[in-house]
Amino acid sequence: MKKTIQFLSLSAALLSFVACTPGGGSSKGGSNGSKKSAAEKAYVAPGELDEFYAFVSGGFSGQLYTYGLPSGRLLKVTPVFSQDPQTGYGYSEESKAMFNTSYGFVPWDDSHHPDISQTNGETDGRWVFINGNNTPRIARIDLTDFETKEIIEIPNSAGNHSSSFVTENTEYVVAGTRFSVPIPQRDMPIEEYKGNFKASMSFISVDQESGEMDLSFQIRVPGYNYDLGHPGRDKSHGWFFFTTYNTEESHSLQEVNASKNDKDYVLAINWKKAEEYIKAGKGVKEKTRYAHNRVNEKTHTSETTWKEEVLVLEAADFPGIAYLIPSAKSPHGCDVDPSGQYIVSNGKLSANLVVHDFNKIIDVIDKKDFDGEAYGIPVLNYEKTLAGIVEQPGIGPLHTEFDGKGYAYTTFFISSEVVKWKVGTWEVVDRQPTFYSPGHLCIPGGNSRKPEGKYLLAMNKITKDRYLPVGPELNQSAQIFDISGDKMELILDFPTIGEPHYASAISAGRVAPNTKKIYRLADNEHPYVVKNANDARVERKGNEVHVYMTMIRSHFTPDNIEGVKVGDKVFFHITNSEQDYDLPHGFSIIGMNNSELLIVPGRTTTITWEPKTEGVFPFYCTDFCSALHQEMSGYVRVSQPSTDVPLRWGLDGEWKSAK
Ligand code: RUQ
Ligand code: CUA
Repeated sequence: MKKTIQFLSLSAALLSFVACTPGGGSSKGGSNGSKKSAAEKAYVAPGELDEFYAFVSGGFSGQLYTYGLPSGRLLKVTPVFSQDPQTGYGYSEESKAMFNTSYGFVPWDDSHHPDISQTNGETDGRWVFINGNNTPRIARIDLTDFETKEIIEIPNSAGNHSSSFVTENTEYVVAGTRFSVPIPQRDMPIEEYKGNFKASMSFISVDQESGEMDLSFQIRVPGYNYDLGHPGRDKSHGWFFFTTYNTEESHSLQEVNASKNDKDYVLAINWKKAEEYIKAGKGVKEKTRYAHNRVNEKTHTSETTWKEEVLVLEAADFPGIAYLIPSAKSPHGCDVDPSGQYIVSNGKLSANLVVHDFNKIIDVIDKKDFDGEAYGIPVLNYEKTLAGIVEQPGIGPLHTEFDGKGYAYTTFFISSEVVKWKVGTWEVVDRQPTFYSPGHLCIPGGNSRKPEGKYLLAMNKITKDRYLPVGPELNQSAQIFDISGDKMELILDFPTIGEPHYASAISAGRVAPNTKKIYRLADNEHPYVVKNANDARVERKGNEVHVYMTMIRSHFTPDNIEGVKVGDKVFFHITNSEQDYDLPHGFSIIGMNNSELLIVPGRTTTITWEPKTEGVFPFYCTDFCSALHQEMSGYVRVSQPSTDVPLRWGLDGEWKSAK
């Protein structure tokens, strides 16, 4: 107990130390020969476009935010794991199935690591994958329209943290569990954790045409905690590396009990070898249950498929698929350099950064020169796999990325800085303070074969004095460094939404040309679509009233509806008939218990409304769409069930009614 308190007060002391360092925001002239000031480097003039897209996770907001680099402009909020009243995501009938899980309807998650799809080890701008940490899930966002198209639940996992990282041809999205649990879940004493709880590493295959995910197999490994992971690339392609902590397998007061071992492990998985076993018919199909939610592109409607089994390979039973490499104490990030040779394990409780050499790992494996085993998995020798050590670079290393020019950049949470060091010589060449306590950092393509190492985005957990005070809860903060010169230069500081947990970034040219401007109305196969306003209508089915409505500048068809009764459930199925870029319309009616809808051109979306009292209730367009936006409105008349007001609808005095 005493030790913990010492460690905590040390951290607190260091934190308050960095937090008191004045200014620092105006670091002077990078030595890259450029005469531009920091402000000019981050300045993107009005009407000009950013060089990079940065996909920043929202952490506990559950969403994905797209920012432009270097301007720091927020370009888009893509709702992923959380309901979004701005668009109706998670409230509309079409999108509700996205939140189905074996735990029921879960409209929130903790999104941590967005990763961009890759081809030949380079980011390709097709999809972004992101993990839901709390109720284990992986989502796929399509970068043609920046919408979430798919969410797959991960069974036998708990705290889906070492996720969602893609292999170099997007063969798999890989998801590691943070917590170990009884598998299958069952009622047992917590104290019997050690030796009984297990962990699963999930390999989710990706269809190269559609992007659709499928849980291909799981590898069952010892009951440690698995923190982060990254794929091998180039020479180490076919491997995947995860950091472990709590190799002590403690179940309580982990800050002490999971920090006892001087070394934890890097778990190296040879997934190509696992594929060979599977091809040979090995592995066990285990019963389980999980949801796979997909958007049907023709109807823009999500559907859930329930899956009942998963193929499992017990790592200890299949030689050659898993190895444990002793590494820096309680490592957090696990990062692989662009050549695939070096694996950096960021030991957050270690004084040094430890780098392992893939060639040496293979050499030791080939010679079967093992230092014993743990739960049947060979343990390699620390010294024999060591590439080098970055000596005392800072305190509390968390994550490392690469610039493609031979340098690595590591964040230090406690000493609150980014440190640049040279891959191969392991010498520190530069350090810059961040404000304050960075977690992840992102260099566009910084976890690929070909980083685009011009900017570095540091994502900070503590903001304190960086912005005008707004009460006890402060937005977290991101900072952009220009890393094109020898020295890093801080050029911009901007607040973020939720926790800017991690980001992945890509040059704009790999995404922008492929983005959609509209959905073609002709291709809309939604069952409630109205392609011609003359077909707009209202139908009653028992106490359900279905409104088939269209919207175009600047009216709804119909805009008058009568004959709705208290106790009815009204479904507004609304089609945006526009076929012009950037012309959404909104819809909302008084007393809605869900959200508005924001409907983009060519789409049909449904929202329900259950009127509680009689009266005449206005609805209106919520998106300022035209000069006559304020005129874009209508009325629904609601009567008591005992009345005989007929169901009819109209526009401009022309009424229609059901035959
Ligand atoms: S982990 S701040 Cu959730 Cu990405 Cu290191
Ligand atoms: Cu349509 Cu405002």
